[in-house]
Amino acid sequence: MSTKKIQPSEMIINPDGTIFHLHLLPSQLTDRIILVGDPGRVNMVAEFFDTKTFEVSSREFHTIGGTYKGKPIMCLSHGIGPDNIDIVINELDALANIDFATREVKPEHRTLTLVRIGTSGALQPELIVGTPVIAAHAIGFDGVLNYYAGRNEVCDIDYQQAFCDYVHWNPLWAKPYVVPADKELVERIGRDDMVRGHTISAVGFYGPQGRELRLPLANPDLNSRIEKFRYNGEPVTNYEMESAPLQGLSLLLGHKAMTVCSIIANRVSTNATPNYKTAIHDLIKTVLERI
Ligand code: R1P
Repeated sequence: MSTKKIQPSEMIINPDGTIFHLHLLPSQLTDRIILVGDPGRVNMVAEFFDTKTFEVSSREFHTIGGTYKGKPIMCLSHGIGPDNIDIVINELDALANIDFATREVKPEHRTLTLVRIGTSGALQPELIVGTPVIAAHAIGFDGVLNYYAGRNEVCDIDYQQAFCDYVHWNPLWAKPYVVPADKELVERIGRDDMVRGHTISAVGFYGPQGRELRLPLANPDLNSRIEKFRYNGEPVTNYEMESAPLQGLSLLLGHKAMTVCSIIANRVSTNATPNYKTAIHDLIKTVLERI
């Protein structure tokens, strides 16, 4: 990492000393962070905290900090989509590793532990609604990581190539990238009660995940080809929208990250439940115990 000064246009600090979008102060940052998509779900997580020390809301970014069983923790919402993850991870890293007074990278690296708890659509018929699936491998359809120089060093290039060949990847789309979750976190949080999956981060909810309402799809057979694809004998398990940029950017920046999603719809059997709150509630409790 360079020790040059990061200019005001490149890292915007608000007049109150907080980082531009998240509106958090460096002093508020905790080492362990739960990430959720929905700003409302932050309250659900914080209900488990034994103390709440601060609450900040700005656009889709809602943060509550406090303690869980005596240890500092915070929960932050990132909204919907991979583009938001670029903002969230870069700004969390800036709070941890850039000195806001000098605008230089701090000499000592601070590692954050980031666990995203989300919802997801399954791509294999046996994954029933309510199953927690870890993005042990996250497959980014979003292209965010392609803008960073170290991309190839943290990606599984063989997997990416095999995937593109098998599913007849459309050259108009961003090149996919495959990034792992942090292995130690997966062992500690996943144990045997969560599926180790291969999770796609899509760049949208409808066409980019093969949903056809009124607009016909450019490649209508994509999901059936994805369903049949195997890498080292393992299938692609589910679609969501944030795990790949989260895990990819965390790898590049030296943080530990993973994603676990509760299945709320099965795209093969076409089952779905809008009543997924109990499963999410239980998953939050499990992750808080193990993070
Ligand atoms: C789409 O409905 C949203 O739900 C999923 C997707 O990743 C996307 O953010 O996750 P969350 O429930 O965490 O938001």
